[in-house]
Amino acid sequence: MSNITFTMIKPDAVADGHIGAILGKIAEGGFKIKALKLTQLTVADAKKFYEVHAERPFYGELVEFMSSGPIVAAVLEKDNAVEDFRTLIGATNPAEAAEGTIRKMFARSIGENAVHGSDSDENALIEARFHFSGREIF
Ligand code: RTP
Ligand code: MG
Repeated sequence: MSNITFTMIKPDAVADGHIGAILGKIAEGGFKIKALKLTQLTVADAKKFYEVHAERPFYGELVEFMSSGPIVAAVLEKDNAVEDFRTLIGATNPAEAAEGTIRKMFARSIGENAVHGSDSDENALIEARFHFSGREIF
């Protein structure tokens, strides 16, 4: 698989009722859905998914938040998917995110920031396989 990225609609945005609006922005942005599900991370899942941030001061808070409620996990396809998706979602801190971006529109705060987007092609594949079996990716 090339040209794919992985995203999660995070617990804040699911709880705030933004699943439909965010999937709409993703479709408008030209991304095709290759895999999609409503699920919830265990604490152990969240620790493993965010392992690279283990030494960061916000790691504990991040793990607690990401396992606190249901999320939507998805694999998306588009040319230049990783970079274009990060443009569509905007800066990590919604206060710094550009107008019209998903985080500007729907995030609560820098920690509870509505969506995840993979940061490289390599991580997109790792993250997609973390959440989905081969049969679930189309
Ligand atoms: P993501 O991985 O979720 O797409 O976000 P990102 O690349 O923009 O940000 P990253 O540096 O990878 O951080 C991962 C997530 O950790 C939370 N965070 N909290 N309180 C804080 O200062 C802080 N900084 C980061 C956010 O949920 C961020 O998306
Ligand atoms: Mg990141």
